Amino acid sequence: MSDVKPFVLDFDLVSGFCTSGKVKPTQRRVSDMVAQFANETAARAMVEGGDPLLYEFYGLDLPEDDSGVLQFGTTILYPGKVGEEYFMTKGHFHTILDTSEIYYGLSGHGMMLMETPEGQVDWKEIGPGEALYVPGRWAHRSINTGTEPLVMFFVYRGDAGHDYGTIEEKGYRKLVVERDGKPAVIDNPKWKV
Ligand code: PAN
Ligand code: ZN
Repeated sequence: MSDVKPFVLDFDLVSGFCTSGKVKPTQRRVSDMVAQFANETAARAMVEGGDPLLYEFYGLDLPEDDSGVLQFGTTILYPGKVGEEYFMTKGHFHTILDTSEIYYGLSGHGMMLMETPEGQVDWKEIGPGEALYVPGRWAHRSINTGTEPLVMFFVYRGDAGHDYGTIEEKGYRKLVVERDGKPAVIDNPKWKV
């Protein structure tokens, strides 16, 4: 049992920004994820052209070894595309694989792309006022399919941990791309068994 004292934070319900000085956002740019985009040439050109910010997310300075803690924060995923693929988060499994997560859409529109180690795949749209349940065992990646920042609140068990390596090595089985002006989910040609 950790010694966390009661506290209150401000999260802006539209922008997702947290104004508390205690909370620092983690930012990821195209250069952090070049190999994860289907069109690496387009990704490299974007890096050279200014390396845009893909997303930022707020995590709290809470103990990461206590199953009684709930970690929470907001993810702000900006609109844009790398080639025909929408801006997306890295995506991950939780290290404690069977820990789940809840996302709540605050503003903007997007999708959560999910898959299990056994190869089940699923994707769900998310927008303002919609809660999305990501069950344990499902890797999750957020994708902004709209024209505004996609802002989501999230909460998960504090000791869940993040396994990024599996997705970095194998990729996702599916991609979300723009086709005829609309999002389409297609097989990832770079996916490795
Ligand atoms: C979220 C994610 C956040 C950023 O807090 O960590 O949206 O995505 P990546 O971690 O994939 O870069 C979450 O799912 N935590 O478990
Ligand atoms: Zn997660």
